[in-house]
Amino acid sequence: MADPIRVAVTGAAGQIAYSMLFRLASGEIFGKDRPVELKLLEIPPAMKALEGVVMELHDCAFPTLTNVVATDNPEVAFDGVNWALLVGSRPRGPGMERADLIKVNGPIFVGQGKALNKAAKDVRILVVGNPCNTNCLIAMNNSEVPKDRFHAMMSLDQNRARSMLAAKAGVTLKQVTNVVIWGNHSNNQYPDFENARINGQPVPQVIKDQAWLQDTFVKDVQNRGAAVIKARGASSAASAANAALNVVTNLITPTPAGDWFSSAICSKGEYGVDKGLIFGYPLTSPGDATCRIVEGLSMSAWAKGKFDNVLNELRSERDVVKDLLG
Ligand code: NAX
Repeated sequence: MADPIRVAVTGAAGQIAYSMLFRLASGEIFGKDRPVELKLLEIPPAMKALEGVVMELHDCAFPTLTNVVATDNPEVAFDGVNWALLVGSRPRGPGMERADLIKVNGPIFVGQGKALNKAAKDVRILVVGNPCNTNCLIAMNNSEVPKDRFHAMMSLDQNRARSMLAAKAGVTLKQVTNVVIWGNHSNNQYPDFENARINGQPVPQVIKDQAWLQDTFVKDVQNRGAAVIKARGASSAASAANAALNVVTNLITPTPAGDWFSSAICSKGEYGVDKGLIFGYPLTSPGDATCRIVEGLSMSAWAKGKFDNVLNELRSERDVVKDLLG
């Protein structure tokens, strides 16, 4: 058997992790011949619950799962890992504004950014815990890990957008490609239907209902998380776990020719975004865990307004955490 792939998951006793760990352990993501070692991080009050999750992992008797470590120490969790999926963070409490949430979660990602220095040289990091773009910005700025290894999750928004476009056009999901979510995983994100395609055609040539695209579609994607909470009484979990695993798969599989996927990475100034912001872009990967931004996409003046709006939101989040950026 090949060398094991080591994967850290934080917030490992939480609901997203519960939909993620078994799929990671089963061989579904890294292949049936690749042993997997899981390194699970929690905070002390959740260690008992984590013990139960570990028992269940063992009770699945996955041949690919060769080791499980459960810890409340980030340095232990990240030691030697090839992937770090940072799911854990404090949830938003009653009456808490987004800026308050950013402030309470910031220090977690300072510590985890430093602890990531223990990871393997090839580590890739995906931040899921909200506000994920700014948490990722904090971790990246407090770590010696190269900046191009950090991602914040936009793939759930991409999946939501794709699914809504397929339903509206009455086509299968495979026929909907080239979906990018620009900017921030927030309700100011801009799901780009102008550059998305259905059967290779720009979406507005297939869905000829501009009012639906500009209003209903954009707002429904932006507010889908809140709609799930309203219906389910709890935030998206299985779909969020699935989306996180999609990011891993998107990076370790060559992107189909002509298509792209969405993830937020450190800007080098592409599309006029400030250098260093963690911004949702269209990406391609050759399948070796590296990725490249697709440049040169055009936008209408209306779309540019949406783009600038979410860019400004990320700039103001960065201002809130400026003291934590090392
Ligand atoms: P849960 O509350 O079920 O689980 C979170 C877990 O994180 C808890 O077990 C908690 O003990 C643990 N935790 C807290 N601080 C920690 C720390 N410093 N180190 C390690 N573990 C820590 O939440 P869940 O539903 O699993 O959601 C997790 C995060 O994902 C939340 O921040 C949530 O807002 C975020 N989401 C992000 C999405 C995205 O698209 N980026 C979508 C889904 C989800 O809302």
